[in-house]
Amino acid sequence: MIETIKTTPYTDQKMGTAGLRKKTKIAMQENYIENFLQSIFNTIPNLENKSFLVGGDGRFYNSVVIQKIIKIASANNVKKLLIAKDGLVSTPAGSHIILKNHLDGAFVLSASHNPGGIDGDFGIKYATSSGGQCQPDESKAIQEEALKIKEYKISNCQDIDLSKTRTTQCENTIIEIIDPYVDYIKLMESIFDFKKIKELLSSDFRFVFDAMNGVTGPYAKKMFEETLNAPKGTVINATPLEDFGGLHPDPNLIYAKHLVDLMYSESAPDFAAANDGDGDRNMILGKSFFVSPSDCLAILTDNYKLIPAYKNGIYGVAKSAATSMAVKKVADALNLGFYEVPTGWKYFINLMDSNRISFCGEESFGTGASHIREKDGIWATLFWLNIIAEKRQSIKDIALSHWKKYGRNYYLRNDFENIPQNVADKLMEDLENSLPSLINQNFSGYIVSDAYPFIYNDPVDKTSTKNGLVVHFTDGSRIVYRLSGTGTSGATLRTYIERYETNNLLEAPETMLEELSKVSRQISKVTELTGKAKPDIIT
Ligand code: G16
Repeated sequence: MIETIKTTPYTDQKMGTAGLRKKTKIAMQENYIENFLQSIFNTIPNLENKSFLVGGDGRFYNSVVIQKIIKIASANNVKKLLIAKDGLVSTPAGSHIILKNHLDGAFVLSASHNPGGIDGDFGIKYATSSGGQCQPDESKAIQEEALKIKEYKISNCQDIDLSKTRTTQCENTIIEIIDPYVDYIKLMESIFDFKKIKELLSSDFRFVFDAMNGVTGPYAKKMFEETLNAPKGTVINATPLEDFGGLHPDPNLIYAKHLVDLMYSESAPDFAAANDGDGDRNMILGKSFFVSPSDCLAILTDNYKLIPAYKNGIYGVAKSAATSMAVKKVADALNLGFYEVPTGWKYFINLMDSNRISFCGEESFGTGASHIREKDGIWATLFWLNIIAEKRQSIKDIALSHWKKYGRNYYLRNDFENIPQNVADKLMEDLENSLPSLINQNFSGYIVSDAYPFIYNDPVDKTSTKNGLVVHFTDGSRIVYRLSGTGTSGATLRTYIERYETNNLLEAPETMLEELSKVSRQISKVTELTGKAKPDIIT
């Protein structure tokens, strides 16, 4: 039985950097999710031939929305849905499932690194057959549908039990409950030297993986403890919880403080990695040592020959404009192609599909490669383990020898949160207008050499995207400003600050960037406009 239900549009169904992200209570409003799903299906022709993956990071409201997707997709005559067992799939594993099974897309229910629970956030990442997030023109078409929606279709078939792998049906739609782990583990085994990593993890090397009560817990247990011989207990916060056990599942120095404290204590293990709610972001730590995401991309690239899948050569590398220039130094030295894209993993997809790049990364704790079309937290962890298994050096020594070879790009991100949207928009508009007048100005010894809005011209489909404002200084330092596209309350101004050094390699970024941080506030006038004398978060 299929019903057609009358509805009225919500005006806020606009996707951000990666999917639709809202306060859970907003997503729980009557017909909110139904409208959004129907709007997506309205943009896809020939649904009777289309197959999608459905799953999520285990957060609150996922199990309800999975059943809604089954019923709405079936009412729209979708050919087949692959549903992850227990409704759990990580964003990277989801990308692999799309590509391996030639699916037409995926609904991964996650607000990523944002907190969960009824008072937290809910989200839908909508991926296409590319294996990655839908492109801006596709999200625009969906938003236009959402603004004019009048009705949606829904089947009243029974709720489907997701606890066992099997095949069933709702209307004409085939529903296959799949194991979300096995293919992903095989994929990782085809890239890395599992034998060497197993030897390392069977030795006295001590490793902690923090899944932050997100979806990577079961992946990491199967990967590290069951396949690679790491001792039981290596994976902590390993059970996906609807509210992440109260954690803010964002693997950075602030929200994974418990792990940082452990790694800076006397009893620190040799190596730690943390992943976010849906397993695409990662943080890497050594004993009393933090690897910034920008450095992570540069160091992995410099060591690609140690990895079986890459040892015969890689294509180029790419980073978002806001990410530090560290990887460019490596690309230049190794004669690899180098690309700079707007923030958002979707902008790497064309570069991967056209074999222009193999590796890419972002300052927002994302690193990955062309094995899939999303960033991949477990991949990054295995890459480090493989490097350590080969080099038998500490994380700090690996980073230090990298900086000795290439210099160090000291880097910090300052976030000013919860700014009223109109204030944030005005700040960015005024700042953009002031860019030409900044050139040649001297700010406490930092002289502006160039200042411009970042515009990306995609070499494949020729689309242009504007994202962020860039200020360069004569000594090679840079500041990038942009508004976050993943928040759910107010606007967040992100200020990315970078300074290149070849001598003082082991200083604290806060010290090295203190003056430039002040300059960044002076240029943006953030204090005058928001009353905030300091950033809310520094990472
Ligand atoms: C998402 C995108 C990333 C992007 C990040 C930026 O991450 O997938 O590619 O770097 O947003 O966030 P913001 O716009 O807030 O700076 P995730 O992990 O939330 O999916």
